[in-house]
Amino acid sequence: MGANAIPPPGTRRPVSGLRRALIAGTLGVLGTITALTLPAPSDAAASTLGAAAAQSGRYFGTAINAGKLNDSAYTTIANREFNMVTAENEMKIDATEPNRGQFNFTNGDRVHNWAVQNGKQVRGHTLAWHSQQPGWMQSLSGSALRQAMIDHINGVMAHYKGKIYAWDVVNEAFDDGSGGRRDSNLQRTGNDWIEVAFRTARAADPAAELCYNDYNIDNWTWAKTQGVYNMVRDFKSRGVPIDCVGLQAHFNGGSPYPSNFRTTLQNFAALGVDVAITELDIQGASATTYANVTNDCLAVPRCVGITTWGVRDSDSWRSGDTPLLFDGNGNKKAAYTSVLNALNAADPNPTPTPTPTVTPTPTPTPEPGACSATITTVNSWQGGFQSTVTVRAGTSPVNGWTVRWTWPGGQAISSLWNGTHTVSGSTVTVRNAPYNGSIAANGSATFGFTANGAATTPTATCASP
Ligand code: 9MR
Repeated sequence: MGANAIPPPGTRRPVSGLRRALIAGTLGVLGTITALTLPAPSDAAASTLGAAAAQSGRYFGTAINAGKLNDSAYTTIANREFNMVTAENEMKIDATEPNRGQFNFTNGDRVHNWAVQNGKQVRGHTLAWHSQQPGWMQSLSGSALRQAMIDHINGVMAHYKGKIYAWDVVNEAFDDGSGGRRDSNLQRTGNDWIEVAFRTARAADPAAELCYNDYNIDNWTWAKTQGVYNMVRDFKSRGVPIDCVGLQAHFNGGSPYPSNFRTTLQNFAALGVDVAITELDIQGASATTYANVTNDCLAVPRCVGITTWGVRDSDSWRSGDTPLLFDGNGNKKAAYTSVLNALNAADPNPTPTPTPTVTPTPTPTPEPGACSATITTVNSWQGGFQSTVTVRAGTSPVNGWTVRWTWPGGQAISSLWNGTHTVSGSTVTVRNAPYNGSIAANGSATFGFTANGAATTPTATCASP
């Protein structure tokens, strides 16, 4: 199976199908080369980003711009280093359907053909977005726009059916500040537009992974991250077909790399989706920050790969930030070496993540006027786990609550949301956040946490003042 082969449905999810395909492709290429040169020891460090990522079953990709495919300095680096390709602009709505019902795949195909001819897979970007809409779509609204969105998804996905590893079905649909949806003509067709897009996409190409893609969803504490997380959780609970979340990861002064990025990746993955870093660039290209991002992905089994948003600094949409791994002359930067070293240091045989064990404790019967708390472990991995806690009011409303439990064996909170916590010895005390202290009679609030240590589901008490 070549590196560009799409694993058949069924092996495609979970990610091991892709990983097997990429590893097989890489081994195939290496086998050819080593037959002509010296046999390399099996644990030799890989010398390109794509081959290094493939050692742990991941990919390393880049955005490709069709207008640069005749720049040999550009294609030499891109071909050598990367094994996944995203069309930077050529598969967007304005490019692929410039007039209603008239599709144009000239430039999308140039990028796709270049990728496939060079043994790479392709991420499709993007089918439904408020931006880069052609004029005719910008002027539509209501049911006409909804139908146009559906027709667009069907038209583009039919053309590339079976040829795209993952589609960014919906791009950037959340508001930067509030954590709610971004206002747009698509949003005004009704809140269900995103799930309609995903259901349409699944039917159009069942072999493609379907992703929600956004920026500023890297910091776990940001409202936008929580908004997207809640949507994905809702989709998974209702069977809306979604397979992955793409974190664009454009890092700069206003939106810096957050120290909880790994927590964010873990928490999305714990919902049962792949995660991917889809448009990485870092203002100034700190080697340390690039290594941190790489190690965060490597630490999360369902982080399937990393894509940088361009090849050389001069190719970047933010070229003044010099945010990429190659300088304008095509030289490898310090960040390149730090990423390559991190990929080469990854454990090629990671311990499989145990199947999440959901062990809810029995729901205590609430006392009138009081509250109760139930901890549920929703995911676990080597050395850590994630739980959600439901706080229930009794037959009277609750105004402020305090939940407490004691760890049995040295566990420690690494991140907690929708509450504030204090720790005293092995006892954890969680108080409501400013916005979720009031619970109606018989109602509930939730908070969640990730913790280090062996997964456990202790009994919690709840008190309300
Ligand atoms: O890099 C792309 C640039 O060439 C385009 O002019 C721009 C137009 O919106 O889109 C850029 O790519 C964006 C991507 O499609 C979605 N996430 C943000 C990226 C950077 O703006």
